[in-house]
Amino acid sequence: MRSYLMALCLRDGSAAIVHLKLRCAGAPSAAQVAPHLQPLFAPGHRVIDNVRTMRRSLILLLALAGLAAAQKTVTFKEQLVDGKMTGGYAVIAVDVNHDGKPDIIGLSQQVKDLTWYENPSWTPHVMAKDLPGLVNLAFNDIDGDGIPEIAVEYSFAMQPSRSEGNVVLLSHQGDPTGLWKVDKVDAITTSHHIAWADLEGTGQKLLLNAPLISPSQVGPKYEGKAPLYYYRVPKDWSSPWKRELVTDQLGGVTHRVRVVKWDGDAKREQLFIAGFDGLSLISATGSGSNLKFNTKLVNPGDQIERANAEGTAYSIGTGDVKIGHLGKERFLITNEPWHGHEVVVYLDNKKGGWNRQVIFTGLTEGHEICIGDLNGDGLDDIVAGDRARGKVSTSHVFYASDASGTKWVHEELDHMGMSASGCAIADFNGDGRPDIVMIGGATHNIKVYENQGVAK
Ligand SMILES: [Ca+2]
Ligand SMILES: [Ca+2]
Ligand SMILES: [Ca+2]
Repeated sequence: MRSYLMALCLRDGSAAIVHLKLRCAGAPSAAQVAPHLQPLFAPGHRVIDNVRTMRRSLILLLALAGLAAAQKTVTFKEQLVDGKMTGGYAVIAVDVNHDGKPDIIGLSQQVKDLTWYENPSWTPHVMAKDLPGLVNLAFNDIDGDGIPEIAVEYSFAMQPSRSEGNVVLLSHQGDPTGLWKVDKVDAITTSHHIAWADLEGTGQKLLLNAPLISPSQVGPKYEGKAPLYYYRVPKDWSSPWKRELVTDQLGGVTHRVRVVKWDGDAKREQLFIAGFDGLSLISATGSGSNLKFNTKLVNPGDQIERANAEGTAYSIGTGDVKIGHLGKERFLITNEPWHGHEVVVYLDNKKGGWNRQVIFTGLTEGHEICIGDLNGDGLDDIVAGDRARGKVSTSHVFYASDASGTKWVHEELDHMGMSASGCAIADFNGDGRPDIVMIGGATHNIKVYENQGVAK
């Protein structure tokens, strides 16, 4: 689906700018365009019927459209999902009740209940109680019944001695609005990021668990290496889950494990690791007992050592990573360094490397970034939260101006209303436009930003 902006002369003498999404390769013909245009105009307004004129003009118009589209930013309408989410931390969008509408699950280290919010009323339903120190979650419909199972990490703390690092699997018990069954998976100190990935290319996802650090690593520099573990889902989810090692060589803090399709065979997924090493790619070969892992550094990111205000932690590398697309070209977006101030884009240099380009340095403390084509121009846009070291703050959107990835239009999102620690993008209202959900720390909230389309 491509997005076109067209300037048209109407028969009544007026002019119109029309935004169209069409499924066609290259510039659309007049015949392809015409049926989409007529219904858009009020009675008496007709598109010129000299389609030859229109066709001759089309190339110029599409060129102008590219220029105009560079300025196209989106209007958002806020929906308050939860205004009492003290210290909001992580959020995901997933259809919990199998009605075709993505719902929201949000969590906080300061709230012991895990709650999902039902789309579209955002009615809260508590899934599990008394899980202190909730920190991360990831979904996977293991049994294929349409309702996801949710892997959850809780009892997190930055200090291994204070963090049990529990990992559990939540499964519904017939009614997803009721309490869910909680099965223990593991307990590893500072368990912090969890993900599901098909690393073997079999269709069966493995559960990944990344502790923030190993027990021997201490602040402020967290020197040493941290592990990454995986588990195969046992037939009986309540039976023991066997912990297996992906690698024990992740330097410093490991912040995010992002599941990607990056290279290698078509079926297998890989992992991007965002942490003190920068940005690393973990790929698997073999399967079953012959499953082997290879870790490759993609880019070290920001390696300038900076102490935080309290002097309790240094910050280097990357904090999060996502893959975006500018048309057919893929690129990488990171937040740097860990808990850092920069939004960074990596562009393919076509020589096997990635050119690093800092597009924003105005975050106080970035924590998660999201990606999606918000304005429908075929170029992915970037959403960056700023949890701002516990202060009230603002979120940010960056619109790709063109396919080069070198020009971005910055807009604030929800000025001083969202200290986003986490975000997700999904089409919550089913209108085809990607919407944003964010969860705020100091603002204690979860909000959906409903994409109203390109601003008039
Ligand atoms: Ca739903
Ligand atoms: Ca876009
Ligand atoms: Ca939408």
